[in-house]
Amino acid sequence: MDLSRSDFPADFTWGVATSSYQIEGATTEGGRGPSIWDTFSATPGRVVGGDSGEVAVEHFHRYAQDVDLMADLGVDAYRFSIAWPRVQPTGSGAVSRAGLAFYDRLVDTLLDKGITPWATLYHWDLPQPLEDAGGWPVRDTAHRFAEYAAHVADALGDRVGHFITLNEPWCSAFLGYGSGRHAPGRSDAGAALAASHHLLLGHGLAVQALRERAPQAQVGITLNLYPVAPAHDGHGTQDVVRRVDGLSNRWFLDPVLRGSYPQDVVDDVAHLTDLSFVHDGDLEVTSASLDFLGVNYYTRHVVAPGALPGTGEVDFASRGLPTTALGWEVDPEGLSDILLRVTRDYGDIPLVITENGAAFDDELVDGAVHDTERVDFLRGHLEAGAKAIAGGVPLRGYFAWSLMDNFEWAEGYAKRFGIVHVDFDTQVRTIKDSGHWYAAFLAGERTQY
Ligand code: GBH
Repeated sequence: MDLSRSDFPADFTWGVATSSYQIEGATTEGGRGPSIWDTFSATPGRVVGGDSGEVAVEHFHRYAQDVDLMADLGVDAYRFSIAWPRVQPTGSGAVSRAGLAFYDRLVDTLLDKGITPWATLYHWDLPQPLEDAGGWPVRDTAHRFAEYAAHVADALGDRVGHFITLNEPWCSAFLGYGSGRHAPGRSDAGAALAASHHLLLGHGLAVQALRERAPQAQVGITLNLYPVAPAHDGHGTQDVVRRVDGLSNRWFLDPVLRGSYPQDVVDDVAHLTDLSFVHDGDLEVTSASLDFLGVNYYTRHVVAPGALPGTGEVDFASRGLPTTALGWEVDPEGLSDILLRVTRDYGDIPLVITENGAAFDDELVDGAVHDTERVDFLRGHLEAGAKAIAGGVPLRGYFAWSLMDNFEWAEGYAKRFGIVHVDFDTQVRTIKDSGHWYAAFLAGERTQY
């Protein structure tokens, strides 16, 4: 088998991705206000090793060097996120010129190197004062988000041509307010459902603001999607598949692309909420027309009826496939499956893989990281992308997660996703074998395996 860049459309976008809290550090510099992740990380027991994004990989100060790295890799585009608490330190009111100036410099540096900026407005760092006022379970947060989006469009819309409103609203809602594994660490299923709706409402209102103020920009949302498969054909398994698929995939795809919530999921959650937070006209807002849908894919989920606490009577099964350092099974076919499914069920909206990658136990030895597993991972998933295109999916781009090792949320710095290694003590960056492989692929080399 072999694979090369020329197997993809000529105008396909090749990139790398990061997010603000995971890389920037400098959490009290440039007028930045506190976010829910600062608070959560400072709470003992929440993040492995007591780690936080306070320093992270110092991208706030090292961005120019990091853009040089991207240029060395030869990527077309860079997906980064904008920290809301840098732009509006309290989440509302006047913008911080100093905060916006950082993104101004970043965007100009990217454009200077011929790299197209793709800006995500929200990758989980909610200004703490908005959480103190109730957070995403409160409707007003959606309006605050749209206001923030308008400020960003005014400041950067002349140079940024691609905006993503939200990254993975499922995580914000269900990990943030349901399981409490992520900031703000609340555990209230009803609040999680309200949060999911207000996130999507905020998305729709932000799309309106972006359309008005940056009319030439391409606008999308990024969802974490995955195929859900039955672990066995035992009694009740198909219903678990339906429920998990319903809440993880369709609960977000339907309001965004069809303007409705899936009725079977509404029935599933009826004991938790009467959905009175869904007001007349909201679903027209959540389904504002988009230029693309971002898909983040890591693995397939295989489920069966069970009784794991906190998972709603679902067991997650393993199939004995190779796993990453986080125990996630490596399943490239899951990527082609989910892309084909979205196209089949939701029509021909352009799709972009906005994240795909893996954590492995990398070792830096003599200035090199031989991460063969990550090379295989990337190659396998690019092949799955090519397969989806051959199957009729309008796939327009691929962003590897991540440009460099960073703060992996509740896992702290213990899990490395980068194609560039970062020494967290010295902040020295070293391109891993996977980064060299990606660069060679982008340069047109045919990869044999
Ligand atoms: C992405 O989420 C994020 O966008 C990115 O910031 C992150 O660094 C990257 O993945 C790698 O993790 O055990 O209940 O906590 C990926 C989607 C969904 C994967 C939640 C991990 C853990 C469920 N994530 N899942 S739980």
